[in-house]
Amino acid sequence: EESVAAAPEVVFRSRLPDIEIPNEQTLQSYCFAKMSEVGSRPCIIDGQTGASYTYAEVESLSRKAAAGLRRMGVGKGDVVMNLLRNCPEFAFSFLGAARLGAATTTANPFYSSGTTGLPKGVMLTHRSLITSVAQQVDGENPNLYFSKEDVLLCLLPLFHIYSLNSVLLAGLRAGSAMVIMRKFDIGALVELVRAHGITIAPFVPPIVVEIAKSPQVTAGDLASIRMVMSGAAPMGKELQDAFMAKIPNAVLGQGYGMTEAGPVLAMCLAFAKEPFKVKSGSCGTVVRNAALKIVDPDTGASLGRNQPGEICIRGEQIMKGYLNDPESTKNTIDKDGWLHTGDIGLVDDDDEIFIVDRLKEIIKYKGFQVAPAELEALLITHPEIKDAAVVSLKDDLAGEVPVAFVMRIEGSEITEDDIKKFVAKEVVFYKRIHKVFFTDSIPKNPSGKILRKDLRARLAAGIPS
Ligand code: 4UV
Repeated sequence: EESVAAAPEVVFRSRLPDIEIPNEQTLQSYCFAKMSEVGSRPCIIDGQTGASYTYAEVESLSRKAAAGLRRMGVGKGDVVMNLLRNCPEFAFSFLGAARLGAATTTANPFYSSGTTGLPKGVMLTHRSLITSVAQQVDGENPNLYFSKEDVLLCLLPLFHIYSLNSVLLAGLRAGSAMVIMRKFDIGALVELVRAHGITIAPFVPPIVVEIAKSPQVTAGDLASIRMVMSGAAPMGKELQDAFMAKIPNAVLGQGYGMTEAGPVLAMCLAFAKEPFKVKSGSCGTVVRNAALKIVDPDTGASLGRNQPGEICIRGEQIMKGYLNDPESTKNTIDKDGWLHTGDIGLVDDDDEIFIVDRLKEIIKYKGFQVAPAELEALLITHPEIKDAAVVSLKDDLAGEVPVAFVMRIEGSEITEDDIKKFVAKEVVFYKRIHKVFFTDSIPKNPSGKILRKDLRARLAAGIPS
């Protein structure tokens, strides 16, 4: 213990200098700060209907949404649930609630699942969101350069923090136009890119895979795109290289986020106004005005370059804590203010971060979170299931899929298909079980915790049952 405490802490920072971040104001005033310059410019375009709203209109509609919410009795400290797919109204409602000092939570399909157990509420404040957006798009040389001329594709769901923060809020702050797309479809995507001259495309790896493989999409179709961002799940070097061959004019890089971290921890420096050279497969460099360290998960010692360990981040952007859950908060943000991500990664000689593994239990299906404990709790409600464990299985398209190990009660003849259907009936599409392996026992440690590593090892060795 003592020698660990005595070891010098290795802290990694951005290559960009820190900036002044105006986070002592409300989120909506920060996002609309450049209204005098952008008031009459396009802000939100509904890709489905073609309806277009200027910055002044979006600001005014969010005031109206605030007034409407107030009439319904919503005020400071209240929580508004946005049960919406991508649509302009999502933005009006979110900004309207922020104006009232009310919080927004997103639902259907979810907000955040924690590292263990059931979904948790992550409290992101005006200060944290302003800080995160500023770390990306503010400064003389923004890490993520969006300009007033840019047209952003808002295809990723706004109920997920990636799209809410790095598309909607970052786009508003930069004065860019945003084209809202409801559902992914490769033909519709190509059409929208052509119709609106989309310049920035924030994606997740499965979409990158689909475009890279699609004979329907040619380089000419996507010629207006100058920047493609991937995040929320790993994108390896091979995929990144294959995609770049398809869109030679665009810069492709990654952002690394986690809801609890505000959400952006790292961003590709090739996205900067004055870009840096970066490597394929890296998830970026720590954002400015923040500190990142890599710690040995066993000893807590801080590690140097090129040594994998748990990624920890500190800065004003991170969450205030989990809602009504001081215990989990304490387990995630330590007494020195470091947020422990549960991701294993390293920082290389050029300050680029590579994620190599995940310590936490969460499964990421196409970037969506699936909490194994939630599915296990559901599985054992089935009268013929004695015990169950859920782990991730690698998948070419989705990245990972949830699969279940199931112990049937004696005499049960319930099938894999029955179980899959039972779960599918209860959960959103990305939480469906993709495979069921019947087993005689679920490996657990003496305190009853499922040994998921053992199960994943069984899968990797090809001897699941
Ligand atoms: O909580 P969450 O679902 O949050 C996210 C947020 C992703 C963002 C946010 C803003 C961006 O600008 C952006 O580019 C991406 O995914 O899940 C957090 C976990 O997802 C994994 C990692 O395990 C996080 O702890 N993850 C997120 N990004 C990456 C990733 C990545 N680039 N590479 C590998 N894993």
